[in-house]
Amino acid sequence: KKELNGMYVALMSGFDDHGELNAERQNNIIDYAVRQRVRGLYVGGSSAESGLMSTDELLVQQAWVSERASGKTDKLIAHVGQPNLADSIKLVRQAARLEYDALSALPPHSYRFSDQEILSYYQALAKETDLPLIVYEVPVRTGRDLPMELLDEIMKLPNVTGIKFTSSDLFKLSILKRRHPDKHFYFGFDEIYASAAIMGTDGGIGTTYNVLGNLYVAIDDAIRNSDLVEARRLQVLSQRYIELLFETGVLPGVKLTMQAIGIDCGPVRAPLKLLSKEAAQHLKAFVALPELAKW
Ligand code: NAY
Repeated sequence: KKELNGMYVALMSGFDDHGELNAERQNNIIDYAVRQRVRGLYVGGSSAESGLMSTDELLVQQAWVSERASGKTDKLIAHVGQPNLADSIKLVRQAARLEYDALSALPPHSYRFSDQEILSYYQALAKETDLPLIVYEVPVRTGRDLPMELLDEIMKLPNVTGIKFTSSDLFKLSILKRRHPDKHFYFGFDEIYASAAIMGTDGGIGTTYNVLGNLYVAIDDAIRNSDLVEARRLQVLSQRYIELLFETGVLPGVKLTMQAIGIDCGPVRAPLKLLSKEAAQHLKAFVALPELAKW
């Protein structure tokens, strides 16, 4: 089994000034991400604004990223969770053809699906491919927790190799880990990565890694080396950033940060929008702080 541990940038999307997917801007985002000391890229997830993109656009983006980043980063994970199963399968098949290293999928959430429907969805994806598949717990996005019994069933599917856990319920994370010791656990709330890492994560996947990938790698290293003082210091720096992002909106704020450090990434796609011009000024001032220069 390929080693998939580590920290992954949840790659953002590059749009032109009218909101169309744009290859040059996508490449700018990729090029910056692969220069971080991360394990790889997580492509087409929430951070990519995938909920606002068509399946055809996601297919195009999947191909662009594989072309640009292969050989420059170690691993590529394709997020394939679309509202309908047929579209998800298109993304799975292309990712396999493009030799992505693993797949991940949000549970279906555009309706109030039953546990059985959610399980069947993952079964259908798992049947499509031999690639490792990462299930996704993210109540802030889907509006519901997946019950432990359902997660147990999904994690038992043969090629489900792990979970991307984006919830602050670290007790649940710990119990899951005990029940499924052979699986990979990726944590998805950047602002409390260190706390999850103490409970034993195999890595993280995050939006703010697009600009601060090296900082999260350093937090992860510090926890692994039992240097809690250093881990806390670095996590607090990340928290100061994310506190400001909550005022601008996370995705608009990260794109603003990229622009501030010279990455031409373009705008967010409507209806996302910058929440406050004033917060944007605070963010720009923060980015210029000496503590951040190293990162
Ligand atoms: C994705 O699919 O791209 C991710 O989930 C990345 C993880 C992010 N979580 C969500 C819900 O988008 O990085 C986090 C998040 O943006 C960050 O912790 C700020 O809350």
